[in-house]
Amino acid sequence: MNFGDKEFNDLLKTTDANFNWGVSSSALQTEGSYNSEGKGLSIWDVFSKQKKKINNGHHPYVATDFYNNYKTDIDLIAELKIPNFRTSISWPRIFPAGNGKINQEGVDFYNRMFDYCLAKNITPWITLYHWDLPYKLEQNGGWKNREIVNHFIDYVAMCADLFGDRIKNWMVLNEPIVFTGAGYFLGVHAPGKKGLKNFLPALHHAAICQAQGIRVLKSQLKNSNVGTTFSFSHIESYSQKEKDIKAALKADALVNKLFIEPLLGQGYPFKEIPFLQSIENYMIAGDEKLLHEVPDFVGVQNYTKEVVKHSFFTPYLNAKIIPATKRKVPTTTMQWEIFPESIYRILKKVADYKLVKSIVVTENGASFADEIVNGKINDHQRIHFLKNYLSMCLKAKSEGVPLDGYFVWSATDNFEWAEGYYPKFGLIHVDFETQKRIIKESGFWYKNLITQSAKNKHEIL
Ligand code: GCO
Repeated sequence: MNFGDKEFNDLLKTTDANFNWGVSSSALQTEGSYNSEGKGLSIWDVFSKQKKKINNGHHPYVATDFYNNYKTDIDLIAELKIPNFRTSISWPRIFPAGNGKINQEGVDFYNRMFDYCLAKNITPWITLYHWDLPYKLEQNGGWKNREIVNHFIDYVAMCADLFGDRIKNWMVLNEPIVFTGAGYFLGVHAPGKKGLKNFLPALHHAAICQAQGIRVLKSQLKNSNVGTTFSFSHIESYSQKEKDIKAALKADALVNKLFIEPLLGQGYPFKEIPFLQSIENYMIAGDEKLLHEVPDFVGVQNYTKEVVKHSFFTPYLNAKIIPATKRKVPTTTMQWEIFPESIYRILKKVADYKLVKSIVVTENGASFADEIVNGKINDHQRIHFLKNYLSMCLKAKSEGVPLDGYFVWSATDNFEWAEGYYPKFGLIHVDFETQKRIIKESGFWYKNLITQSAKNKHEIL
């Protein structure tokens, strides 16, 4: 299948037999069955009950009912010839209280779901923490309480024991800057905490857990491929004024360096962000070493770029984002600028870290208003978005970036956190009233791309 231009088809030829095409999802955003089958409450289940936290009063209690519909969705992923499926394990579905007694119904569900993936020749890629902290742990301080490290290690070790015979590809955390920043500093995500006194201990304990999780998995599962994921955005300065350039550098350190650099042994970026120095109040002897563990791969999650300006009135950072809606640029329905070069810049920057040997784009995708016409969804904007971002990924790969995979966010439309169900990221449409699925044109486009890539392999071999 010709994708409309020679350059893209030539770039596609850089994907060899080992390139991992995939699609991503997460437990909280899809499973539903939030307080049944033995599952404990997560911080998002509780946060969603609070007024005005989630758009239009939406909640994840049913979501796409993946807990009961998993065979339908895995069948659709198989129909699209997508060989890899990334999702997460819900910690409170394994340990309802976060620790202690195991929920056997939860273990049985993941056994069924993983076995079904493998039976359909789909390789599961599993994230251990995609934001759904057991609420019982939050009642004891959550990520702020250093005890979370031991509870997390026990949870990771248990998952390795239970599922390590079938799961080879693991990601320890999903986007720690987002769940600590939005959940413990800004208060716009669960558990809705605000201020440095919550943010700094939460980020330090999450940074320790990302390294400890890699150590536990690598020690228990010798042939495993263990990574962890980061939200990255290309950051540009609003002007060439020195104060705006400085503001952009600070924002870049906060968004793009804060978690990857301690993991790679470079410590926290205190130089760029002096207010972070207070993290030392939460550090104990030996923590610098504890923060450092080299992953087998880095999961890059990129959607957009940000433009940053100096702001005297913004505390700590003295920097503020100029929203895309104020900059007259093309945007998705999330009001994120469509800027394909962002993923190219990010991949080049991540590849520059000498300890990074492999990169997988574990999330890239776009929300657009999808319209059903005669039972079909011709989401040409999403196809255009994916083709342009993927071109940039493959351009970086052709220039030597060790890119070993690309996962579209998302498999199906799902619960988009505080935005609820309005944003539609799926290659597969979900009618949340009827739970009926419709594969969008972008899903078929992706299937053709994967098929073409497989053909290339034969042509190259
Ligand atoms: C995130 C999460 C996903 C989102 C996706 C779109 O980065 O927020 O990993 O759960 O749904 O990124 O926002």
